[in-house]
Amino acid sequence: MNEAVATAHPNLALAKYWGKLDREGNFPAVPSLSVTLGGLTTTTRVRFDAALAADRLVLNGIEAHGTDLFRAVKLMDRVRASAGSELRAEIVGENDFPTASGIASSASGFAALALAASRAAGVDWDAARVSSEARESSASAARSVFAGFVELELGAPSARQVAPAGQLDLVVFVCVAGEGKKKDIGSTDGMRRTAAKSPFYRAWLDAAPANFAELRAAVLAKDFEKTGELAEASALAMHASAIAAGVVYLGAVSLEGLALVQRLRDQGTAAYATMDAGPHVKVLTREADAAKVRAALSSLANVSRVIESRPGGAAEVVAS
Ligand code: 2P0
Repeated sequence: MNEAVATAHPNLALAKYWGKLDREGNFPAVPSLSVTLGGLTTTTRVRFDAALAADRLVLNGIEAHGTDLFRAVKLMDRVRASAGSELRAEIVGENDFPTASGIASSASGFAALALAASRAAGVDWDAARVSSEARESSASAARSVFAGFVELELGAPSARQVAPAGQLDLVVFVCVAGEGKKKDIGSTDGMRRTAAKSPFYRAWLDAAPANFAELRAAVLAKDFEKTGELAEASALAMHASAIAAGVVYLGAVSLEGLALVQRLRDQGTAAYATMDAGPHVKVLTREADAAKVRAALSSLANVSRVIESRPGGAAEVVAS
């Protein structure tokens, strides 16, 4: 066996990860809790081939070089070390969701790659090991290995499931603004700059664990409104700490989205907004309000497209 195909879904952090421990291996400095985004999928094929002199990476039909290739090769080197192999591989990854749309493809990408590569190399990694290797490449990727609601604790090697996908009546709308436009500051760099320069970074590190614990409890209690309130608060606190360091991801569409969910709540519709390392707004609501919220989001001037998702499944091997 030298070939395998795996799928994984991106995830949306409800309690955000922002900041790393001062230690080798890419460990988060705060606990985070995400929902795996069903209906959006990365599919990755890994094929080891004795004829290859180097790893090759093709993402959405385009040969990757530079940082993208380098990060994939580092993960492949760990798989090879574990398998006792020297073989190089061809990696072909496809996302069925748009790039630079506010849905990070590194999370599903590294989760699918860790799973497909380990299977193709014949090493028997369990989900915790796949998650740990994915985290070393990109911490949010650790969460995409699991279904439903997933936590990655401060300093933990791997993520784990908090509750299954059916736990909460939840619809996620990803509001795409300026599709295809690349973000200005990568999240690794944004975190580094926040840690180095923000007068509020310490406050963020101090406040995040309580937000995470309350949000975790709200998910377990199936309390949608509390979950939404805490998710919006986590995003605002993360961005406040980043903005104070000049790391500004929010844009016109983010402010429009925040104002809209406030207006919807004033009218009695539970909707909450969250943003990651880009201006795109993600809105959380319940099934019964989904059509109304979707229509309201579609009417925003800066929203070009609305993508709908619900809590989804784990990364899996689909062929080997
Ligand atoms: C998250 N983000 O929890 C947070 C919220 C962005 C904002 O995880 O440096 O690509 O590769 O570990 O995982 C994006 O950061 O960062 C991210 P690295 P990653 O989803």
